[in-house]
Amino acid sequence: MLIREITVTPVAFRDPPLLNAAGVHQPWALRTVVEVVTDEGLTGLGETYGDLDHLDEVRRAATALVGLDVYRHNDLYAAVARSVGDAVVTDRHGLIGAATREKTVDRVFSPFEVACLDIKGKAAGRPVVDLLGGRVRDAVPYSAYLFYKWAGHPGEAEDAFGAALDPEGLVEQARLFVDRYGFRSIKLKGGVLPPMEEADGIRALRDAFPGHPLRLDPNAVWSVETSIEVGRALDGVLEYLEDPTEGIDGMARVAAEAPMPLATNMCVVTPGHLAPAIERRAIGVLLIDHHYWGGLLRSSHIATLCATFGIELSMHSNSHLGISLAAMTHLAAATPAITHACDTHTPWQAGQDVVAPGALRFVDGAVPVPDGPGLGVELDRDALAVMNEQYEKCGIRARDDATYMRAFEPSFSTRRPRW
Ligand code: GKR
Ligand code: MG
Repeated sequence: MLIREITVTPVAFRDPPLLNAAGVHQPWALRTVVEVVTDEGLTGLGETYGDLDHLDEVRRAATALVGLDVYRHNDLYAAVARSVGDAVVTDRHGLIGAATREKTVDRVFSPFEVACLDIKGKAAGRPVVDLLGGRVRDAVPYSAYLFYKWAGHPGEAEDAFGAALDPEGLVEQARLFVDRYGFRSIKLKGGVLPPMEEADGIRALRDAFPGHPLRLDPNAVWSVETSIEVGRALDGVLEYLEDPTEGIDGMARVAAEAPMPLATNMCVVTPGHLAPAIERRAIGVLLIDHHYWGGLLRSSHIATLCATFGIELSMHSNSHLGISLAAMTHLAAATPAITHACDTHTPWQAGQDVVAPGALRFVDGAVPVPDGPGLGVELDRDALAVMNEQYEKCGIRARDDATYMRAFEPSFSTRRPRW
């Protein structure tokens, strides 16, 4: 079955002022929607980042893929690799680790691979989970992903989530998410306040939610010493500590002293990082993310490899829409090694989506694998058009949390380590 046509559509949707080590989320988040159409008239969907440098690579790769067979995964990957050439696409926010050429190819390939799996599922009349090994769970547990945040974007009214700048605010935010979605695990995005203040926030969450596993992720802005100190202070409280410090070497030094496992979506972000991380025992948990690990099949292979070496799996997330949530859910449903609740930013999108309502929902903190063939989601073309118009008008062409933050706090620094 040959690819007849590919449409690449950038979109923008409202995003609240979520704080992190890189600064603060801009009022609009960007994504790119990929539609692959075959000579038999089947359509598959993929979703990826919206930053312009990446979008340019995705557009170029789309042209290179026309005429190829959706079943020839290796040929498709080789065509994307040729199209990318020596390009290395870097993020400005720096929250998913360093860029490499290999990671660039994997990122560009991912939405096309997901779209081809969607097509293959539709052709076979089976959900994508069945093409990845079959389900080991009917619904995928996700975590409540908490952020320190301002009440609203400066100059705008307070948003529906309100402010969260202290332990009480965090507990209130967690209560909202747990009550509304039923989440049974909680993650706090840290790297915003002095580390011991964030540890106080975790303790408040522990008191308020005694049965919920907790994680803290400061995106590598702590020194090795600070990381060990915070790790010891939170002994027995955290399920895992995510990216406390930068680099495989630093993480290995913390891992040797901290009482809990360390997780990462920053120091192991491409296959080449695995051998040194395993050798140094730098991580206990890998947060897999099909958006930069080369799609669902390659992510599934990485998960198997990790399990072989005793590394547990969870899943990383950036601001995303429903095509990604569907893909993440199929992957996690088919991957026995993903034993920790996955991350998702979905609640922060407050219902904005490019997929038609109904296919994706949270039940007791988990997303049931969508019914129907392929990914099980359909594009809402009106919503896509609206979000594409928002992209054209919003003026943002790359995620840049630091520059946005400096508009309000001119001395804001992204130095690492910061504490
Ligand atoms: O959305 O601000 C954010 C997060 O900080 C995100 O960009 C990170 O990549 O969720 C991510 C993480 O776990 O590091
Ligand atoms: Mg992280």
